[in-house]
Amino acid sequence: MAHRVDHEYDYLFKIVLIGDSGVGKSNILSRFTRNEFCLESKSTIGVEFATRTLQVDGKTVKAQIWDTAGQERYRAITSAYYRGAVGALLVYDITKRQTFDNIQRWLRELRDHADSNIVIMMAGNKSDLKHLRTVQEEDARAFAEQEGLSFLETSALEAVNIEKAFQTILTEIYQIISKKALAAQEAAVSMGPGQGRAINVADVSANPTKKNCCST
Ligand SMILES: Nc1nc2c(ncn2[C@@H]2O[C@H](COP(=O)(O)OP(=O)(O)OP(=O)(O)O)[C@@H](O)[C@H]2O)c(=O)[nH]1
Ligand SMILES: [Mg+2]
Repeated sequence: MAHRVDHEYDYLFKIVLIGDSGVGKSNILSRFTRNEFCLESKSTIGVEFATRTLQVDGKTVKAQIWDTAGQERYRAITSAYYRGAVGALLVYDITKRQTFDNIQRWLRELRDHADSNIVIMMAGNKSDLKHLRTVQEEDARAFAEQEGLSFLETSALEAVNIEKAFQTILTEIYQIISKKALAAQEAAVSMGPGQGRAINVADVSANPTKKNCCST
């Protein structure tokens, strides 16, 4: 029923998972949305997505998380993947240096295809494999700071920081849009009655009285 659906959530945020093949994107998604992990998961082909609804700053937020192949040859058309995304989880594998070195490439792809205001978190996954570590946590943190990204080490296997990674991204997105909505309201009030005009609160269309759909 349309009415019921209307009250299911306050906001819908599209988040994309990116990073090299094998870093654990699909398992991060399955851990977060179904609390499942698979040791022998196959490489993703094309695009998949899953959703989970949760509370963010007292609002009901539906996170729609998109997952695609890290391997170039299996990837779906890039611009469609990024369209409408308000958050990105950029994943590397702490045991594979190359996947960390490639983060620059993924950032470039985000810059080329995603909205410039997209909220980005970098995740060093497989933190359970400490004995095989090739990327030091401090190095990754310094890089993240320099690039203006949030950062966490995660383990989809042990369910460490998966919840926190998404909560952090969603909270950051929510705070940005509520600030924009507030600024728009203040601008409308300061103009006084009869002088109203449409104010574009940009990409994430925050209107506290309406449902907000950030995906297309
Ligand atoms: N030890 C450990 N293994 C993990 C973790 N996350 C994923 N893996 C394993 O890493 C392998 C690749 O995981 P996927 O989730 O399929 O990787 P992906 O990034 O989706 O790969 P593509 O779909 O090819 O881009 C699988 O064997 C997983 O079981 C983790 O946190 N710890
Ligand atoms: Mg995958």
